[in-house]
Amino acid sequence: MPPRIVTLERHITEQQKLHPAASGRFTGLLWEFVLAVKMIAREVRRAGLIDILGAAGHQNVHGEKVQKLDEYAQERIAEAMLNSGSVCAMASEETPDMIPIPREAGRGHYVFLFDPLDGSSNIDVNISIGTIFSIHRKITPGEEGTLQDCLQPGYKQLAAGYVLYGSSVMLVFTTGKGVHGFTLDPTVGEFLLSHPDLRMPPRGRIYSINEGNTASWDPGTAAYVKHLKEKNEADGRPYTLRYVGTLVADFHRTLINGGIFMYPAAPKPKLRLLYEAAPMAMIAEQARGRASTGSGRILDIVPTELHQKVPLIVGSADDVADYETFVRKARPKT
Ligand code: AHM
Ligand code: MG
Repeated sequence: MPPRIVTLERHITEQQKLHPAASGRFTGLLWEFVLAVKMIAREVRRAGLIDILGAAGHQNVHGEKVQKLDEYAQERIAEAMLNSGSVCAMASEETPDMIPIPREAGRGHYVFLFDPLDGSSNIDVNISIGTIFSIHRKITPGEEGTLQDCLQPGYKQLAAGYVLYGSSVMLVFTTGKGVHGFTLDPTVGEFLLSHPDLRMPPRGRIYSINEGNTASWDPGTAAYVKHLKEKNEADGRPYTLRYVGTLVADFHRTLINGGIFMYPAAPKPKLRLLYEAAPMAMIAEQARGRASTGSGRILDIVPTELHQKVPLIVGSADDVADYETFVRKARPKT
């Protein structure tokens, strides 16, 4: 028998049966998000044509206003969430404060946090970019979402996922029952289940870090990377280095092939807890991997501000545990 084709729609309907408490509103929110993603994917594919179709802020040959891709992604996703009528609070990496939800839009009990276009410096050079999202349930009373609703630790996430605009467009997400990956079939415009129940290998042989920062790493990170270059726990050979500079792409490779991605504390943390580290940490743990600051679980961090940055060490469980051991050993004895 040929393999059964499972659309995202069918998968979600089947998953809903596993969560008897799940409401159709969550599914509705996901549909709106997926529509926004398809529109962003279309624009990503045309990004290289921007010079001949019209520069950002100007009109293209069709007389349409051309927007920068990250602004376009931000607007499409925010609009989609408003259309869902299921969101009480929204915040994005692109805006300093929470995104207002007008009363007329209707308010539900979901909190939506997102990075609309991750790896945006890679757009101009035609390298993979992504979108990341995280969903929490409202915890404060009243209809309006508050900052407190956004500042919840990662272990309370209801769902998390990302979209990779790569050689194909993929949506990978979890609602706390494993991690599933869908690939967009451009001929029918549907996401089809291509990677059911993704599991990170317990150990990999690829490491991913910005080596340009070597001179300012903390001693634990420096010792660990030196170790990886000397011998590999798996087969005695050195680990291979791969670094795209788009978290979504580096994470996706780590999820599929195993290994470790590091954006350590020194010289300074860069990745945002709410829009990048916490959602990736939920996906990693759901896929049996591990996500750490180097000394503690990412999902346990209680955020104190919307744009808080944290170190992120994520990947195969054994590799991340090794990193933590190196950091612990390098710490000065008190
Ligand atoms: P962005 O969301 O503004 O694009 O920045 C985050 C990106 C991540 O995707 C990536 O892992 C990291 O920045 C790369 O940073 P660096 O260039 O310092 O290595
Ligand atoms: Mg980002």
